[in-house]
Amino acid sequence: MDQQNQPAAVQEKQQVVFSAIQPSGSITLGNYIGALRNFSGFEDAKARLYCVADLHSLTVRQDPALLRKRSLSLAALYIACGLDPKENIIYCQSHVPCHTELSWILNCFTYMGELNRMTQFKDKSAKHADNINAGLFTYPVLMASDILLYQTTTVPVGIDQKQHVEICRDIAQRFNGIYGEVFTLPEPYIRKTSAKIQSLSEPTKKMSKSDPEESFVSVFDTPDAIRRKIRRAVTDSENEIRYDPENKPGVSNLLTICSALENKPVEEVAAGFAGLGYGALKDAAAEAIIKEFTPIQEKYNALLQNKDELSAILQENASRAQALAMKTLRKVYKKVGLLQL
Ligand code: AQP
Repeated sequence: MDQQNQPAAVQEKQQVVFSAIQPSGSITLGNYIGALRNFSGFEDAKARLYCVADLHSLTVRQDPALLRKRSLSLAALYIACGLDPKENIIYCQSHVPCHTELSWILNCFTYMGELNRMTQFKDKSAKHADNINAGLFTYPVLMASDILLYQTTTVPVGIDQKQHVEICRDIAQRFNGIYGEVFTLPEPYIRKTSAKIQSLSEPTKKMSKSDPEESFVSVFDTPDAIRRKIRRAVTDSENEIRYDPENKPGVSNLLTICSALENKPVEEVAAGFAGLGYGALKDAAAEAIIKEFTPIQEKYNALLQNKDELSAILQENASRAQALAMKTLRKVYKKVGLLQL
């Protein structure tokens, strides 16, 4: 398996895989390369849970109607990307109350100083200076709850979420240190070729779904829109194609995209463009994206034809998740001394 940090001690049959994405915008190429496409490939795991993190997305103001629409859309996208809802548990975070219940408990085991160090909190506070709410600050605690509720061993995420998995481990270790082995310690799963994808308009910044439309390619973009956005991607005034993220962030980002989608080392991709101009690189990146997204879009569009069926899937899967989550929550309530009737 192409993985950097698969926990050596975990046998595949004991693996519990959990990950989530916020329905806070149109899912981007960054979300896809960094996370979504890495959700497949754990067929032998004991349980695989993929959550639509709707509660997390409330840390930034959302349009309610759009949030509902995007939540269903993200669930359909999970399935369109190959996650069978019978073999995986695909559900909305707000449909499983255990997430928020455990979150309160873990808030009492997390220090302000730890949360203050979180890069995402600093970035998002700067981005949303008029709405630095307590939820944004305690976001990593809810994320820790998401993960720890299922005794998760493996968390496929993008590199930008590594810090949040680390704080989750710290919280779990602290809790276990006081009450015994309650939580399994999870490991982030970050594929070597799942590098961070940068913004098309500001390639020194991460590509984000809540940023302006021209800065990202969405999984739902038409081929024309993909070609147009990639053609407009910011590069530099030279005309040499080489991988050099510090001095050539735009070109390096396009190379990274090709490398991730073609599953080839970035140096090999760069060598293939020797003597060619930026136009050739942009064309290749756009076509690689279109090739990847077209079959997903076809499946996604078919699934959205039957919203009632999707809702039924989400309901049934939320019950499966809740049943698993209750086991951990009951144990936690008992350990911390909440009265059991
Ligand atoms: N640019 C990226 N490159 C690689 N991986 C990325 N991820 C996000 N952006 C990139 C990974 O996608 C997963 C889903 O993340 P999320 O929705 O929970 O939150 P996020 O990291 O904050 O994603 P966005 O797109 O930046 O959302 P907004 O704009 O709402 O904040 C994670 O595994 C993440 O690593």
